[in-house]
Amino acid sequence: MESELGVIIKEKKGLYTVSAGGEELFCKAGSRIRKDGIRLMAGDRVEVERNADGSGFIRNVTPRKNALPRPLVANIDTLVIVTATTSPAPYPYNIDKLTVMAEKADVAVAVVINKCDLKSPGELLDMYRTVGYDCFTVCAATSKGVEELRTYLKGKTAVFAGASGVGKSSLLNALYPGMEAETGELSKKIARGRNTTRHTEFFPVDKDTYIADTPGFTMLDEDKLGIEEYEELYLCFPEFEKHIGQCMFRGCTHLKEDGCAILAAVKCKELSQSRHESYVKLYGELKNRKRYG
Ligand SMILES: Nc1nc2c(ncn2[C@@H]2O[C@H](COP(=O)(O)OP(=O)(O)O)[C@@H](O)[C@H]2O)c(=O)[nH]1
Ligand SMILES: [Mg+2]
Ligand SMILES: [Zn+2]
Repeated sequence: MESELGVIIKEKKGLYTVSAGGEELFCKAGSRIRKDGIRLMAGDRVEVERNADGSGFIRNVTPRKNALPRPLVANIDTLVIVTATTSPAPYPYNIDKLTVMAEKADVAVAVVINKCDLKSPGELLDMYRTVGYDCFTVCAATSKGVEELRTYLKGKTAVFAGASGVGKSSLLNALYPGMEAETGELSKKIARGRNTTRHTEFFPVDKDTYIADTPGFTMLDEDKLGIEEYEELYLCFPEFEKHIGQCMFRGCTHLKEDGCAILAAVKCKELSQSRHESYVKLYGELKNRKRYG
């Protein structure tokens, strides 16, 4: 039997929807996958074989280049963090928890600032540009900036994340009209009516582009970030890197020590104070969790 390559675009209770050759196949895991105890997830690149009845089974899985812990997805090129200029007000700590999760998982980050019709993206844009992340300003309501983002996403496997109400689903509909992401009141109604822990599902835009919305996924617990040691948290703030090794004392935690090069850079505004505040807060949360968890 000949096998084909495909991508798992959805996983539900051990049943997988695989996009292969422009078609969607419903598959079960083959015996070898089950024997090896591999937990397949959306985003996995797999080898499938077709059964006579049109369903398929997954014979093999390609080693993952990365995996995000929440949502649980594999082989992500970019975590697209969506925020609004206002309504809801941006909350940098929650954005930074997502950037930390992505850094830890070795996933690139893009920051998309939506609702630019309501307020200027100003400071928020500067802050994440300075970190070095790809940044976009858009208005899902008028499709301003949407074309540029679509070009950027072409050929990528990307997951959209961000607080509820920032306009993720509206933006996805503006980007990919066929996706029919549930927006606004409708998505709230569905969230109330159904189980809110819905599974992440990729929308195959074309044969190399897979995009997922993350409904019912807003806040991220500190213990879902994949960080094992709070002492290594600074590694997940890429803009800190060039200052590391220049603190006065070895073992500097970069929280409040005298002679800390990170704090000096924050003081002269070379580094963002808001980002450092997120570092301090997250460090504290992770340390507490370790002590009492
Ligand atoms: N003014 C304005 N409103 C927007 C924009 N994008 C989305 N919205 C509105 O914001 C609300 C939440 O949008 P939705 O896409 O459901 O957000 P999600 O929860 O992040 O998926 C809806 O009422 C949208 O109509 C925008 O660019 N400008
Ligand atoms: Mg939504
Ligand atoms: Zn330091």
